[in-house]
Amino acid sequence: MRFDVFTLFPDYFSGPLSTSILKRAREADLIQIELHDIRDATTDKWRVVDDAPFGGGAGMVLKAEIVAKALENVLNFDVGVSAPPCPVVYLTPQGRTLNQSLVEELATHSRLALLCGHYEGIDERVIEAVQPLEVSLGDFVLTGGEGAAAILIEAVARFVPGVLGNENSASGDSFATGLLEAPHYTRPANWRGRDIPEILLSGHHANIEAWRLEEALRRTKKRRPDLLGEWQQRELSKRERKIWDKVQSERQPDDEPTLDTMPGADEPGAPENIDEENTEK
Ligand code: 6GU
Repeated sequence: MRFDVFTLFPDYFSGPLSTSILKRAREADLIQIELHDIRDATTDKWRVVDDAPFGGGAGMVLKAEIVAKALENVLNFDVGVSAPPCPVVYLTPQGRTLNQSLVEELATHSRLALLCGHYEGIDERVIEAVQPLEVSLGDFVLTGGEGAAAILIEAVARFVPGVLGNENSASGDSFATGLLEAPHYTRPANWRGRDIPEILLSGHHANIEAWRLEEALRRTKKRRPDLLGEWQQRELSKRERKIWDKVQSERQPDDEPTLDTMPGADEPGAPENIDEENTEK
């Protein structure tokens, strides 16, 4: 699978795309990532890519012609005339929120172009002409689309055959099952006085799987109850139904830490304070 990334800051990607699993996947030629500097599409002496917004206001706007030329030069099509050879994804907070089902859909393509916005955004007319798929990571604001593009590549590349060492790794994920994952443990079995759940030492595979499902359901109910509706609408096996009923009937212990009561929650920079002090818009 090939990714063509259009960015003003190609250097941003050198770390994340050359580390760990993505590094190995690129070396094995399972994925190809080409970085294209949008500034290379300029023709003027000063290599100007942006200008002030019509109507006034803060920040700068990427010029439509520069973005169009950058895409056309690499993807060999004419914006507004012919279709690009692959989907074009524009990373923007105005986009559709990325989730695992969109990741899997994107992974069905053999090539993706990723357009990273910056400053206040891109002149809307080139967006209208290209009609990219606009994708956001969620309801917060980054300084540019680069971080989002790196994250999208990482999420999508995991579905390219061979990228994950173990071919099962993507199917047991959180969100592949529609639930959060059960907790994991490794040696030693007792760490600073804390034992692991005894069942994990039993060697009884079916019981361990049942325990994992129960823990996954319990966690999901506690942390992400919004995910449960869809999960229990699937055909449940008898075994799943029984575990579901058990977890459903439990009262939530109310002494578990939440995001607000965690150690550090009231320190400067903790989520509560960011809203008031550190967010620009
Ligand atoms: Cl895709 N871009 C920017 N600039 N900020 C974001 C985002 C994207 N997703 C969440 N915040």
